[in-house]
Amino acid sequence: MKKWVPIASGLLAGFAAATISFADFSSNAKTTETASSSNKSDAEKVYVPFGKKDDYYLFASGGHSGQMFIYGVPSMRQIRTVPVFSQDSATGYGFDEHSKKMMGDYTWGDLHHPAFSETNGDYDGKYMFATDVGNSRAAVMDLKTFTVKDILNVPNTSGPHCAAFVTENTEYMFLPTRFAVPLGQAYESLDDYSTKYRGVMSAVTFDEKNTKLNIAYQVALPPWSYDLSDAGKKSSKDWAVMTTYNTEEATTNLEINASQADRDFIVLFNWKELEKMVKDGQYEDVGGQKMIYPEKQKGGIYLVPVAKSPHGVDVTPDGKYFIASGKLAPSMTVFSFEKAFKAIENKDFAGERNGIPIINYKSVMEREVNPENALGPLHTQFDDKGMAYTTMFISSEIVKWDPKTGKTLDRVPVQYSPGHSVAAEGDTVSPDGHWLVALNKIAKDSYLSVGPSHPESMQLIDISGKMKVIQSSPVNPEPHYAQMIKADKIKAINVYPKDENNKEAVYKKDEAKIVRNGNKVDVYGIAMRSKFIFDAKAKRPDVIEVNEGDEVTIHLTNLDFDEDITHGFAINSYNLNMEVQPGQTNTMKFTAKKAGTYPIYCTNFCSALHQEMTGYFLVKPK
Ligand code: CUK
Ligand code: CUA
Repeated sequence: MKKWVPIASGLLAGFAAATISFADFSSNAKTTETASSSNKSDAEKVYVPFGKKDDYYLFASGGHSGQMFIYGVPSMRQIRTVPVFSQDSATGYGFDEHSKKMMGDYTWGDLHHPAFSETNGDYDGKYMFATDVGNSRAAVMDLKTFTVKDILNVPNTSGPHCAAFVTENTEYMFLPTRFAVPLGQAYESLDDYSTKYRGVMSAVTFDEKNTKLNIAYQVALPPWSYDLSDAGKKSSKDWAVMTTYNTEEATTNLEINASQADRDFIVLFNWKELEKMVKDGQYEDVGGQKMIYPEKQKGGIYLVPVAKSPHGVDVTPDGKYFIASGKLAPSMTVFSFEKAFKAIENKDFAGERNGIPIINYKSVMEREVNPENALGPLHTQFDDKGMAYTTMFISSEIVKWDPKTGKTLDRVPVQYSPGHSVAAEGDTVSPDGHWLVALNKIAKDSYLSVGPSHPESMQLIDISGKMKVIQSSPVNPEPHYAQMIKADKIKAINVYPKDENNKEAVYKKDEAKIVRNGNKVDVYGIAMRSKFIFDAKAKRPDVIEVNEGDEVTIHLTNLDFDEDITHGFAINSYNLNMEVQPGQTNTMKFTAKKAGTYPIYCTNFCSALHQEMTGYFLVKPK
């Protein structure tokens, strides 16, 4: 067996290596230039004329912006930013009642991995899930409106990094965790790390009827870092895999101490079996969660040895193999599900760690793939022929290879240091091919300078023939992963339908009213081109007058049932703003703490008389 070659001082070496690859770039570029699959120029391939739409949506995670960036492919035009885990004054997200409640005490998030809902292993275009490493949350976005419907706080866990990834029919979204903590994040000395800390994985279900995320159960895995993961497909559909590092259980200087052992693991688990365990009552109650302890409740979870400090793990579209990327070892390892199932059946184990059986490496390993001079493999995507595309962080390139033979087929330099890449429907059972976007961590000299901190970069690669970078777009920090879906799968609505059961909505102009109840004031108002009506019967219908200290609730309905007529509602100097989209009713609650005179105005340009869409908020002093 090959000896894994550790790369000196890990990923930090990447920046030096990235520079080397830049020096190489001009010669590499020449070899890729001529052989494109079509005769169109690069500019023609990405040009989408006015009136025509892009073929794909690209949903790029916004990292520590806490947002999701939506792009069109192939034009690479940014269409929208959707706030998910962070406040956003453009849309009033985090100010209106629904989003404020979902956000709780948090005002930011770190969105790493988006995942579309799936039906039979294909994106169905209905929902988008996402995780927040920063504050341990998960969210669901409705793709009819491109708005977030629910945010789930995940207890007993810290930094659900590697997911979201969903099973073939969106039965579960699994959230493994990047940081190990004591259950409930109680205080425990780091000297007791190995006994008191855990890396908890959560199985989350989505209740479509009530648009709610729920935790079905959790698994108290050993105190390691669980990194990336993927769900099985077809014959492996009941299974999921995730990589883990720091099996050394280091508690300080992880960049050295978590890279000591030659091997880390892939955790292989059967979620159907875990589901059954929970059904049979084989769990313990931990703070209201059903917790499975693998050392007590046996079965369903196995370890597969893998080269040290692996990063991504990805399942091939046919569901037969899972591929781990080495990060610190310059190789991809292809494992066979079928062989793993056989090994489990035959108890072909090489001992155990923390009560979890370790499957014999040789019994599951299909092949180790080491493309020449390729360094820092991180993540793999697939095309319509089942070919694999792996990002090389350190050597700054995408390498195309055949999982069935391990043969390197093609490679293209990118600028620079790609984390993930995303292919069109590239992690489904039927990828589309044609397009791949590299999500590069370092832009360096790619764009006009904006000072010492540069944007990230996304590069569009035509993979229909010889791989070729044909477009490059700067992007805000920081896409980790993205999903690319055929545009016609998304059925976004233009106008919110009338909801006669909604007691907060007002659909008739003369029904706008202000209701007082002690110090509580409820405004049932209307926004329409180009005025506000808060109290239809008042001398000045566009004025809200309250007393200092009153609790004010604004229920505002946009009466314009017309495409793209959005209104805003802001109170000057009150730090409040919300949006009402066509037909939508939105609510905002606050205390009138400051006495005085405050103009109200519409923040979203809605007509030639938008400037006139104003009113007053008068607060009588005590
Ligand atoms: S991680 Cu960022 S490059 Cu969060 Cu998917 Cu690998
Ligand atoms: Cu309504 Cu601007």
